[in-house]
Amino acid sequence: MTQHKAFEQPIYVTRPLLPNLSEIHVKLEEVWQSQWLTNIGKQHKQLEKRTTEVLKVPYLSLFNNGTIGLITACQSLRLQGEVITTPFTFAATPHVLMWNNIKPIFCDIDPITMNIDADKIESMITPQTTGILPVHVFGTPCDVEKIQEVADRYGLKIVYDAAHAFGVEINGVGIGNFGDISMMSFHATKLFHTVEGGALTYRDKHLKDRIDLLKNFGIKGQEEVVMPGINGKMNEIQAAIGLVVLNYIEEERRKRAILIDTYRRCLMDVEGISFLSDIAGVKSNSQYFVMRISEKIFGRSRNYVYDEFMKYNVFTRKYFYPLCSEYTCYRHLPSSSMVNLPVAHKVVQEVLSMPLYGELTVNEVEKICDILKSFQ
Ligand code: T4K
Repeated sequence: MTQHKAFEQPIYVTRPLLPNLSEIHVKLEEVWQSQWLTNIGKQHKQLEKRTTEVLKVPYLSLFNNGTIGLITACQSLRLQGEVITTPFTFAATPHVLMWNNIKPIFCDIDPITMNIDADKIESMITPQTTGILPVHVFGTPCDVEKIQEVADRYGLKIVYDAAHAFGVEINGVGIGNFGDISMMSFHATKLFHTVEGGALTYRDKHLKDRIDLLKNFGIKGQEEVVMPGINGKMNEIQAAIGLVVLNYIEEERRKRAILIDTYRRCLMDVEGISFLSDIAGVKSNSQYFVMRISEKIFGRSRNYVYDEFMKYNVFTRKYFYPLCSEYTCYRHLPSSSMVNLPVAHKVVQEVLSMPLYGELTVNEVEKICDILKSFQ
């Protein structure tokens, strides 16, 4: 067995896209000159326009983070009662339901895409169900057609958690066009970021007024407040940074795509390691590289690999372990039972998110793969 040396510097699962500081400085000068720091200023308006174009959606509202955006999406559609979602996601997904006094109902996931299993949604519907909250996990699109078909049949709303899916397209259609509303996260760890931030995208123009009011306390004019809104506004500094970052995302995406190809090339013959291939008609955003480790075939468990990598200064992540249905706040729910979620329970023991960001080199990825092979 070859003995590899640990990386001198830690290799994290991701690093934020950081444009040249001088460019940010120029943008901040503009903000300083304007003396306008928040409350829907010039930078906000520009970023809203540009992201609407980039995402190929009819309407978009910026937010100070994705979670507040998702809470607002549920409010804007007046969701209540029960909403069907996936247990294989970040904590924010079920939490936004609770913040709307809605009971999350966990549905099992597809064994390949790891997204909500569209064929199982129908069996989770009760008279209390008002909506579906699927997640395009790791940027892989859900079965949007089947989900829409179920929603139409039962008169349910669909809010997509598209936190990972900035720039993803299905047959040239921006991912933010599906369902009633989609939420994208602009967190520092995402391909496109505004440090913290997010957006809602939708096709219904009537939603624009409602969402924009809801994100600004429901304030219509200086003397009129028309609904119980929240403070979801993206500030001018966030928007200014976003306008600069936006210029770099295509380059970042290209670099990441090369690294993903490298992972695939180095790992394709390793028995017990699997990963998703490109999907026909889908433009990927190369947001994550997630592999699955079959302990039986690879000979080592995902947890073993995760622990061993740390000795080499490689910090992978077990996204999304544990399942949300295992959190203390949700494990009591009937839909959280293991018999309801057999696929999710298997998948969550196998997944490992590998380091992926534009600054990473092909050599580093090759070395990471060699280290992985040495664990066998
Ligand atoms: N829905 C889904 C499906 C989501 O995944 C998320 C967020 C949301 C909703 C909510 O959207 P936001 O409200 O966040 O807009 C990170 C992100 O904080 C979170 O936004 C993201 N999902 C989640 C998948 O990943 P953590 O707890 O893993 O972050 P953290 O601090 O451990 O960072 C991960 C790695 O990134 C670090 O090991 C190093 C690197 N890093 C991180 C930060 C913050 C940097 O190099 N620099 C940085 O500034 O949640």
